[in-house]
Amino acid sequence: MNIAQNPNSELSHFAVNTPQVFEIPETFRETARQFQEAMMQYSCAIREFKTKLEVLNDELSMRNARNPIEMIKARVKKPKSIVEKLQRRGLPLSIESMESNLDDIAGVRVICSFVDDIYEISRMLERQDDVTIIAIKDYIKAPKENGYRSYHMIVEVPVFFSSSKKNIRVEVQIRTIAMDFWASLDHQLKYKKQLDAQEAAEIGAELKKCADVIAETDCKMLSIRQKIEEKHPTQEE
Ligand code: 0O2
Repeated sequence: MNIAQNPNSELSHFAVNTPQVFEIPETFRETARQFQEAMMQYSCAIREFKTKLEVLNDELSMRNARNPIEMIKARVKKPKSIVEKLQRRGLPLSIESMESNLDDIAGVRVICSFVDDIYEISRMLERQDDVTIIAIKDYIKAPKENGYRSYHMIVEVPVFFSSSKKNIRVEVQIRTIAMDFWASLDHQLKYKKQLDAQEAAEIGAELKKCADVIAETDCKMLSIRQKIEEKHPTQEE
């Protein structure tokens, strides 16, 4: 049965091939309302978390006379991607299942200047007592086979609403500008479905080489910065 026709699945209405519905049943309205509320909560968690990062960036830039964070990007996962991910994993299509099984509905990407900034920011986040660390994956120390590098954290942050507090999960990806540059091209490649297996393998191998060059460059840039800092330490203002 097409998921969109399964009356037992709450999120079936958000499925990719939603048939045209002429009468909107009450259960659909209620599910849609709950879904919208959940999405609002995820977007509030993103806002809270971005504020934490901005505070850290302001403090560090005052202390070190440079910004460790170049950019913060954030997104709430699209309904279509949520449904696809639950389906892929064979999980129930419900708001409850989405909230308990998916950690990346709220996603924040932190683009740092240098590799050591990534670890400094992550340590600072770990020390905040209202941030619960659920999981960490260090794809910088252990890059993926295709060359992907980034520091991933799943965190939980409390968000205060009018009459309740909710701990909400956020996926945080921390990476350098160079790592982000590579990842965006790799991501584009994934959606080029017309590539045949051989082309994909060739491009994958080229991308892997680029990832290694990029990692080496990141490493050299850090050592150049450290040399400059040794010779010209930052003066406290
Ligand atoms: P999108 O569109 O960016 O959200 P899971 O997150 O549960 O699916 P996994 O493999 O445990 O599974 O998560 P992992 O390894 O922490 O990776 C999750 C996210 O990291 C991905 O989300 C990507 O954003 C990014 N990522 C991981 N590997 C790669 C990679 O090889 N290339 C690129 N460009 N990004 C990667 P999504 O949901 O896949 O995509």
